[in-house]
Amino acid sequence: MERKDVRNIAIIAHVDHGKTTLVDQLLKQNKIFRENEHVEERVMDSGDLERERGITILAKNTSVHYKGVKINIIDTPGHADFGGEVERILSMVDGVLLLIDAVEGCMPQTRYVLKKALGLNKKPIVVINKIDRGGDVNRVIDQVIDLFIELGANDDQIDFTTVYASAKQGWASLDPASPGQDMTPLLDTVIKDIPCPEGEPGEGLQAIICNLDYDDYVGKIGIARVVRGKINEGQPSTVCHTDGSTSTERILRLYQFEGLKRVESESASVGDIIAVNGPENLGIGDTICTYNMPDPLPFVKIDEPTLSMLFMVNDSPFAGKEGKFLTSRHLRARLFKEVQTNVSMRVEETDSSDCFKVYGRGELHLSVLIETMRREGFEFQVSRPEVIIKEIDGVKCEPIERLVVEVPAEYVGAVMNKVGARKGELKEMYPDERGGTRLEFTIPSRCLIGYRSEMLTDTRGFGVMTHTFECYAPYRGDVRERARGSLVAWEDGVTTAYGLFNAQERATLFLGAGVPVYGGEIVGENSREDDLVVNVCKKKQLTNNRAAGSEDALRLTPPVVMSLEQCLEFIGADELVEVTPKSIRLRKVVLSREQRLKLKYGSKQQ
Ligand SMILES: Nc1nc2c(ncn2[C@@H]2O[C@H](COP(=O)(O)OP(=O)(O)OP(=O)(O)O)[C@@H](O)[C@H]2O)c(=O)[nH]1
Ligand SMILES: [Mg+2]
Repeated sequence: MERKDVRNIAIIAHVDHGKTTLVDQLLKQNKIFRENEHVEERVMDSGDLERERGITILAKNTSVHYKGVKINIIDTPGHADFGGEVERILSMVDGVLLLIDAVEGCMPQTRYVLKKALGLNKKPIVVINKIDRGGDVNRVIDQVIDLFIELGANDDQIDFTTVYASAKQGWASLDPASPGQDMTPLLDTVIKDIPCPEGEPGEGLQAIICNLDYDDYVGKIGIARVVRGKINEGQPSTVCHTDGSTSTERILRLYQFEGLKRVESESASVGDIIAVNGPENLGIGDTICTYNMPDPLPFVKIDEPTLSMLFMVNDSPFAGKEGKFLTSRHLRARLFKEVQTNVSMRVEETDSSDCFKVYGRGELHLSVLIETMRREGFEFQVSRPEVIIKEIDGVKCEPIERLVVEVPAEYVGAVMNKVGARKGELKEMYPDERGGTRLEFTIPSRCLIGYRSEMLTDTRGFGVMTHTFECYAPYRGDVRERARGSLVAWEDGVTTAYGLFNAQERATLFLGAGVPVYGGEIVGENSREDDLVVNVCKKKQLTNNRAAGSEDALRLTPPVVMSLEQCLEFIGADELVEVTPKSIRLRKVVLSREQRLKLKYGSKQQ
């Protein structure tokens, strides 16, 4: 049977191409909000970190009604690190809106999400967004068609409708030359092009869980699509888990999505997107079946993580001063809870009970977890992110990313040199819309770590770069690691202007005067390759005469305060980031200077 009254779509795109803004408009024009209601911009980005950073992190469901059809919509994140979110929710929908910024054109993540959608045989509609900004629409369409062909789209997929839109101004149109009035041309296209859900409502139930959520009142909630049969509130059911086991569970509450709300519903049928509460034992990829009729559905295989990092109990001299949750038991419980819902993340125990290995899809994927935990009151330390090397058919392989850098023409040389030195291979180079040059490379993930800040310096802040995981490929060889060492505090104490002043000629400082530090803490970046240990807590009276009398003239350059992500990029293999609800500190793994020297010279035999 066909459900003519339902359509299920996901909105997919590269980061910032306007997905969440488009959903805003659809909701607004569907009169989801009261006349005088104050609605935040990008209302679907409801998480704290999402609002602060202006990006979507988690995929979210909503729905609108149009011409008697309920359109279930899933907003997805566009940042490459959250690609796992897109992959897992594609099982819930029959078609996708592929948004493309009219000025930027196709970007690395456009390719990634389109590849996934085409691979799962979803029907695409192409939406060229931000038409109000100008841009060469014909060129973008050529790019899109090339991309479809390159990714092996079938005839039906390549025969897509193109809609032109300004999500910000709230209109869509089928003609690039004439702006529309509202979003109806887009909604009409959705109803025309996206296939209705099909399945037999009379047969045994199959509902696949694609997402998990928690509600403060009722607890765990599974978000699923009914693929076959019917589901009723209160019904007992057999849940087939991804590990092959089954359990008997009762559906206590059943909801459907209406606008921004979850509304309780007595029953749902083929094609509906539902939320269920009751089964405690639910995981992503599980199938809910009629009681005693287990019939599991296959779940999409999600791309593996490419990066790993150690999370460990904080053992710095300042441990326990600022956090609420400190022990390995807390850390363990929190990490294992995270991977229940964060499908592209994994956790492993290590030989030490105080240390866990966490695998993610990129630095932002891991740093968002770190930031979230820190806000929850956790205190811990993390190591430098390492890429995951795999052996494929006997060959050592590493993750390779597709990197796009857009720069004004005069900086092309600088970017090519640096990326080349980092084992990047140039794939394409062409002038872009805004008078700059767009360079496309493939480059090992490990070589990209730390490149963003270097690129910004090299291009005086004019360069823009994005990258997305592409594939595993043979190892491209070693590269030189960080060119600069760390400036390390000599002993415990409080930093003084005097101590820092002496250091700043040789280094970039990360903190100012009057800050408590411990011996072995990293307080800056040395301008040379080796580490430099300095007494940043040195008091004036202990020094020789040369500096006497110049006390007032001690001018400190303002310290460089790095974000969490910058800290993660900065640290070397023998260093850690210490994270607490109040502070982010950098430190050497081995705090004692003598021990570090012994380790160094012991191993080098110098
Ligand atoms: N000029 C213009 N700006 C737009 C349009 N649509 C979105 N924007 C702006 O683009 C920025 C990004 O919009 P979002 O809706 O957050 O983009 P997104 O695709 O949801 O981003 P992620 O979820 O992080 O991938 C915001 O500043 C929007 O105001 C448009 O049609 N025209
Ligand atoms: Mg968004």
